[in-house]
Amino acid sequence: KNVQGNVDVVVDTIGIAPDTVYTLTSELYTADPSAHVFEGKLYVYPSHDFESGIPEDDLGSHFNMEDYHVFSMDSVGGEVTDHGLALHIDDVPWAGRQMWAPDAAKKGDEYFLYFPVKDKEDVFHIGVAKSSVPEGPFKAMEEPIEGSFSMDPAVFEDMDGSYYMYFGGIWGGQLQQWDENKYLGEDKYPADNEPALTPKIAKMSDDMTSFAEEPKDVLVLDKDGESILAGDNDRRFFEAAWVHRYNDKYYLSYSTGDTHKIVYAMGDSPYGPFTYKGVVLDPVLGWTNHHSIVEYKGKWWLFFHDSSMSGGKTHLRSVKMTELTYNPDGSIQRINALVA
Ligand code: FUB
Repeated sequence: KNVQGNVDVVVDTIGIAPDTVYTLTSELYTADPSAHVFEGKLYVYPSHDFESGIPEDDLGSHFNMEDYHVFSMDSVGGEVTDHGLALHIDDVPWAGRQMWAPDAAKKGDEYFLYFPVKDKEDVFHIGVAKSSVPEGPFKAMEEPIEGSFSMDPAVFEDMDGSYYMYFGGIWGGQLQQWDENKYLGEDKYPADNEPALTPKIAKMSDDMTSFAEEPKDVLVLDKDGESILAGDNDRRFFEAAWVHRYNDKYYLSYSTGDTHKIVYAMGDSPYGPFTYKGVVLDPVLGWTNHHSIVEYKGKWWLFFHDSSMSGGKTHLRSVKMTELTYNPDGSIQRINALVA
């Protein structure tokens, strides 16, 4: 209640249209951008969309990607370099189909590409491939990361030099087929009035190719400290977890899937718990919404994708970037980048 005793109404405002949105490339379809600053340059690790002819379904079978390209730029708005093929599914011994949203990390002189792909039994796991340069090509390990499952890996380096992988996604991402890190082989969703499924976190081992611990749940709570519920489709985790740090706070952002938003929650530890704060990015053209957030040359940037270049085809997306702004209290200014 406010000082007059009236109940305050929380108005769900629509985001502000950005002044400038940059499209990375019109040469090929790209999606799910994971952006990092390596050696003073901005590197982007996206999915590489293409038309494989597989019909659309709720499990995302039409996202039938087979390889990755890496992009880099020296300045925002400047030339973007496509470094060509970084990894192909044929060079991953355990892979079956569907190379989905990747991420990358640097440790010492080595670069690591983390990628989700279904194995030959059609179960998603997360693979790792190595290179001595950020753009690759990357050489895949023989097996997926032991204990990994589901998809959308995002690797975060904390201030103390520890690395953590966040991962998971429901529906086609198969997170609901795992319980306490064990494979169920069938869907098990919580009821609408139960806590939603959460992203997972695991600390990375020193060599960055395995988990140093069993994956744990990353709790997302409402302002009263209660778990966000499975039926709260506007706020519950769906896929595309990303973590960054700003002013001593950890920000977990993710896609709400069937409500098509990127939202965020804040916490005091990489493990959470995180408290839900609001929307980063309103729905874009196309079903999926997937992003990353990175600081480059003193400004913060939101990378995302939409389907505008393909005239709205959900599985043919294009990576874009725009500036992200914080309010003085650390909250993020909501963006609406919807174009027809
Ligand atoms: O690109 C395939 C899948 O679509 C990603 O893994 C999800 O995050 C969604 O963007």
